[in-house]
Amino acid sequence: MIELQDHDALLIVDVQKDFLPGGALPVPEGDEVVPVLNRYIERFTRRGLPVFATRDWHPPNHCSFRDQGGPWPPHCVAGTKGAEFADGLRLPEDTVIVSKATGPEREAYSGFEGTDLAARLKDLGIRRLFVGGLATDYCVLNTVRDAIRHGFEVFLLTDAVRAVNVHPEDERKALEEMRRLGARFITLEALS
Ligand code: VGL
Ligand code: ZN
Repeated sequence: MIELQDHDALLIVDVQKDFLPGGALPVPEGDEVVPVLNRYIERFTRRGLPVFATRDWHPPNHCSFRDQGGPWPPHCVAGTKGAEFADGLRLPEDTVIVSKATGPEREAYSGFEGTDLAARLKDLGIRRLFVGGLATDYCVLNTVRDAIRHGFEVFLLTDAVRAVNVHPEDERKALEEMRRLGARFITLEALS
């Protein structure tokens, strides 16, 4: 069992409408993370621990879009419906929201890239990060990698992540890499 402690934070990665079924860049079963994340949110808020949420927040001409030569259909354009957080996600009022990949010229799959996320976490004295969201093989992987690089102890919420799987092995490879880097895997039942 893992007991929540002072200096823990929940980090929810890119749970936005465009990444859910029916969205512009749907992650298969992406909607299934929402009720599980709500239960993690309850645990953290009840314990007085902070919740952080990253969001993909692109300009309309972002370099990752196909019409700019990138790999993806246009998605999560800043201020549009598709960029909103999932309807059912019950983010607390005081959630720290971090927008990423906001400039046209640079892709950023990590919530730490070009943002003040590390500084915001360190300001609060956070040492352990519990990470869930979308997608396992892109923004979750890159965010976990950077979190470990920044010295945070990382717990991956394996019941609250889903993969795009452009290639069928992508999810397995991402999980293997995160484990190899030192992330610990947990589910809601393991949290006391
Ligand atoms: C993501 C593809 C493109 C993600 C963002 O949030 O994992 N994936 N942009
Ligand atoms: Zn994107």
